[in-house]
Amino acid sequence: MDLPALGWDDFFANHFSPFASAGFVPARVALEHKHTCVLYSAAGEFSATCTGRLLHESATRTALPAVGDWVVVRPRPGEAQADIHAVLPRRTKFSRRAAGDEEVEQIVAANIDTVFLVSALDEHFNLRRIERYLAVAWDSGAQPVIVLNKADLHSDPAAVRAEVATLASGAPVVAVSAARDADPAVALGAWLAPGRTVALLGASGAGKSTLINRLLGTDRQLTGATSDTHGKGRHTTTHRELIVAPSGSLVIDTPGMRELQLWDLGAPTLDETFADITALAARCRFSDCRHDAEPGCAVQAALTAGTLDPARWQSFVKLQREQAYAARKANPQLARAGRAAWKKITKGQRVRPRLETED
Ligand SMILES: Nc1nc2c(ncn2[C@@H]2O[C@H](COP(=O)(O)OP(=O)(O)OP(=O)(O)O)[C@@H](O)[C@H]2O)c(=O)[nH]1
Ligand SMILES: [Mg+2]
Ligand SMILES: [Zn+2]
Repeated sequence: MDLPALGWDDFFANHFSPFASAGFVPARVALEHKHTCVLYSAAGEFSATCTGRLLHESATRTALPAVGDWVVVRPRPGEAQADIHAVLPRRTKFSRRAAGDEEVEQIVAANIDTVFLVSALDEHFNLRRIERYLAVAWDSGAQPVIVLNKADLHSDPAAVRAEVATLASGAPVVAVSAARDADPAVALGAWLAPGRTVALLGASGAGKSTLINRLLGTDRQLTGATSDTHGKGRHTTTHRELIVAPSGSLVIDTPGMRELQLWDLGAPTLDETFADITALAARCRFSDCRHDAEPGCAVQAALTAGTLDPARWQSFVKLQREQAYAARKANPQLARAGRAAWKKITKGQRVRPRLETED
């Protein structure tokens, strides 16, 4: 495969240029195990490990290769083995708080162009979960697309689609049936172009792997039966993996996440996800309104008038609290900066989400 087919472009080429003369080659992480990675490169597939120096110099787990990363390797002559010397800066990254109570950022996927936020139109359907995924997706730098799957199980998928569109802040909303549509790729084709990377995220059992199999045209990924009584899914997919689809797009399958713990979500992101609430807050009488019991509070007025859904407001308050907590834990200075940014937004200033993330 040539490099552009794997998603390579000038951004990565520029960062790679210092390594080019020293016999290094770039490769993309397709699969990460505990100690080894599977890489795709112009010279084929490698199994690779990080050099001791890279391990030593990486202050945090996030500095090490994740699925979707571009890495700098030195192939071992005559072997399908390589050493990873460096991780190139990420253009985008989707992170969450690692499982357990540690305050550790975990990179779910790197250098993704689009995230398909997959939800099933079944009895577990949950608007609040979509809101939460959307908030993290805006923060990732990738374009979110809300995929409502299992449309065959719902009597009126178009109505849900319309409802979700009202809270999607401009993100496209597509209803499909991965299992039943003649070709589910038709509705999603715009994001499946050659060399473009799409990560599928969503609860276990939502149908991510089923959809990927349909995009691949083969049952490559294991899928799970839905016959579980607790509705918690079965976590059929156990690892993240980047796969080259026949369309030439690069799709990343991920294990379902029951709990999506936010990782230091910035205020601009919440602004993006809750543009309606931000607009309301700008109309409160006091610029530092806490939207609690202050006179002239536009938020409380909207709640009373029924024009703001109380569940949506609660969801916003919860996400805000959670992000403040994560930010404080991660970096007290950042937390202060975050609050300052939030104040600016409540005064009506429009802040775009970051489109490029730091490495
Ligand atoms: N009725 C219906 N069932 C579907 C559809 N898509 C997937 N399923 C079923 O839903 C179940 C779960 O699908 P998976 O593709 O394994 O779900 P997943 O999101 O990959 O789940 P994890 O790997 O656990 O995260 C399987 O039994 C699928 O056959 C659909 O469009 N309609
Ligand atoms: Mg799966
Ligand atoms: Zn207010």
